[in-house]
Amino acid sequence: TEPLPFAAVDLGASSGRVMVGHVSGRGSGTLRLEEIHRFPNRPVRAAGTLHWDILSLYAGVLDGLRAAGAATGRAPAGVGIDTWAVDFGLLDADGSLLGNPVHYRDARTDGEAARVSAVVPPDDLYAATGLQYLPFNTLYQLTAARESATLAAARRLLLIPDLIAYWLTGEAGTEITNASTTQLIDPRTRDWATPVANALGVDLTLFAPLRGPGAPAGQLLPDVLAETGLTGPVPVTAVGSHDTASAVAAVPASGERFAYVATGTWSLAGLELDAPVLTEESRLANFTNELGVDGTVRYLRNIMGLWLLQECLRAWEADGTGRPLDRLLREAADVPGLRAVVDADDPAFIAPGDMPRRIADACRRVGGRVPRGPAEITRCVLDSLALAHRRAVEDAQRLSGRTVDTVHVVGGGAHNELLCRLTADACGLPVVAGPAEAAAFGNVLVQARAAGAVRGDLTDLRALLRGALEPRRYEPSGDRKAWDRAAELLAGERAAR
Ligand code: ADP
Ligand code: LRH
Repeated sequence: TEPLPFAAVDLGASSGRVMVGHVSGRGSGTLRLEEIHRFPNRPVRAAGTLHWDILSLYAGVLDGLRAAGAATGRAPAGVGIDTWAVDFGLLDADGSLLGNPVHYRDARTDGEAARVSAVVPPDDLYAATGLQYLPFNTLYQLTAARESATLAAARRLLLIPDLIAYWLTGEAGTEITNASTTQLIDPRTRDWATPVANALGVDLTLFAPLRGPGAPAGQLLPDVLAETGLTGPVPVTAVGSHDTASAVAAVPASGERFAYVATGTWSLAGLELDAPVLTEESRLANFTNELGVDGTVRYLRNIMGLWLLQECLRAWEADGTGRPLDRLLREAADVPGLRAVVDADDPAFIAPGDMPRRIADACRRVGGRVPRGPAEITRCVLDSLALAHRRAVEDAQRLSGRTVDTVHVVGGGAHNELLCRLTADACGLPVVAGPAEAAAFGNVLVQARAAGAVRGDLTDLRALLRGALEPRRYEPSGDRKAWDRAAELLAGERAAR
């Protein structure tokens, strides 16, 4: 039998894409991923609030599904959706969207965590939810909106992938891997943290019933079929709808002794575990216990990621000093390393705008040199990301008791050879880079398994994946002492902050 085509909708903070994975489980199995359609994700500030342009993204999804049908000459055997985490749309009693979803980088949550801590102390919140502190966790977005007329009118809250699925199928659900980023889920029971919600006045009945990766999520509605030219029925399947959950599912590791860095707009660095780590030490290290595919826990830390570079590129384009990314990276490779570093975990970098200046300011705080011009700033960003990757990989091992011998780099950053090499050098461990489209691979594999096209657990899915990839390997080299010194410098600055 021919491989079956599964469509993966993967919406990242910087771009959306529709990919088709051709999957067959016969023999040792085949897997091939084809990019069908890619479109920019451009947030829009209107009336002082930063929004996601959700209808433009949805139009991109429809265009992608139409193109998938045209490219393969048939309707996909299934559709799965994954996107960035924490954000949501609110629906009124008619099922209509109440306003554009607000971007997690919007300032509406400023100061909200402090207000929440006055009601539920941070250690209690961590014990109940296992989530790292990020100022924009869904919980804080909801408590910050407590007085809003929109929230008062809302009858349903749908996380972004569930909202897209709802528009495609008419069915509402809350997929668990992404729900685990709301700070309203207990990672031990994998169910709602009801006492936390009650204490903070969050109405859990706004959420649709929980569903897990692999669960059926409806079929494309007749108007969607008409719009995309597809012939139904086309089933939609819940996947690891948090993009990072799908990406981690597609880390091409064998065995357990690996760390991962899923690096795109964010770097998500950590381990895959069987159970959450909810110790006080873990909380103080700001590690999160997000839920993964097949009952796993994604024990990781959010690192500012290539957002730092994306925002610099935006600034340089505006002031006329911009240049193509490949050229910039070649120039950065020639800049001497570790001259200027910043703490890439610093929440000071979350908001958009004027990134080159904010990086220079942070270099001053660290007490090192201040980088000048795009090449030096880019080198500073990549050295700093490598140091943050190292810190997360080391902390995760110490806090969980699991040791690793390999670091897998997946996501768009896997294309960045300099970043991969620096990460290997900083960690003192081999880096295996790829796939760059890990989220789409994980999305396709979970759907294909639910449809019976492939069998097995994560180990089997990863074996199938390894057969389909030629990942690049980077052995650690360079001056260990220089990395140690830079790490100490940053530790000092963090302690002083
Ligand atoms: P997201 O899913 O958060 O939108 P991606 O995983 O698509 O992010 O990663 C996007 C980032 O990957 C870009 O900002 C860029 O830094 C990096 N990237 C993508 N392609 C390349 C490339 N060919 N060379 C170097 N870096 C790349
Ligand atoms: C990466 C990501 C990350 C979240 C952030 C909001 O795309 O989903 O895992 O913390 O976006």
